[in-house]
Amino acid sequence: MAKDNKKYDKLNIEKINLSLQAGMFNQRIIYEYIISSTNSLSKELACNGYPEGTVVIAEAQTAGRGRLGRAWESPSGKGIWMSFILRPDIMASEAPFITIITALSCAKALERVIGISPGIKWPNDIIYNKLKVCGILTELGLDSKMSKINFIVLGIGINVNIDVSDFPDELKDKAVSLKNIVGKKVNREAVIIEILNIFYDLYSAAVKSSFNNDFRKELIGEYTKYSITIGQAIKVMGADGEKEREAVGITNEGELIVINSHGVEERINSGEVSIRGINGYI
Ligand code: BT5
Repeated sequence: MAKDNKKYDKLNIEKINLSLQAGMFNQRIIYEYIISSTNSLSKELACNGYPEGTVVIAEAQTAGRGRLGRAWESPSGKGIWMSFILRPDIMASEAPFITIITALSCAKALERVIGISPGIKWPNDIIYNKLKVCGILTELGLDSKMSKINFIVLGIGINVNIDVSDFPDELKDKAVSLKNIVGKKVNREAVIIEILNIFYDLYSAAVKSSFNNDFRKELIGEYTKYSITIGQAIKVMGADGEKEREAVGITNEGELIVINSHGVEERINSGEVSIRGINGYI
């Protein structure tokens, strides 16, 4: 458990717990001042049988991770570095849909708590004014047949009260914090509570519908309203190099639908690629 340490701006976990609606998230929040990565700890806990809804929050991460082995800057007391465990009854190929629900929850929460209109860059970035304010990392634990999901860990990183000057040089023209956006400190608890409550509503509805196609379609429709990727010419950067494509939609499983230069449709899975704008990061 967390030790007392006055150096950090501490989150009020009790307040968060009391404000979460009754359900999977208000059972167990594990709070640490400093750990390697909330995703790594959550995966370890999931392997040890911790239930769906277990939340891990840290004030700082020493080895915060993005996708494809990239690093995630996680300074202490100024961000939301949080992961949670899910155990949905779906196939591994459907996991991107959970990233979609998470991104939508984060975008809606920022809209409600601080009144901004963020965009979602498929699959996992929340963008404001072409700058990245939040990233999501989805990691899977599969069953022995490697097709069904044993657990999913969703990791959310949000720059809340970080100053631009605190970002390393390579992020200064790519990243932004909520404090930069609104010009004053933002209450981290309020953002966490809103994300978890919105996610809970959407995820419970998805489970109740057995992840049926009508529900997925509706949610993807809502996601599309926030999307800054769909309708754009993009660069798809994967193991086999860089390709220019036009992004036209999202499948019911959460894959990106693109059209190549011959007008042929292709599907892209989030685990394999990075997406860039034709003229830059966004
Ligand atoms: C992501 O990866 O955007 C997923 C980030 C997920 C972080 C959370 S924090 C809690 C949980 N525990 C973890 O260990 N991870 C999750 P990706 O799309 O690969 O983007 C990574 C890239 O974003 C890096 O290569 C940098 O260019 C940039 N970046 C790194 N730190 C950033 C930050 N704090 N703000 C904005 N951009 C950042």
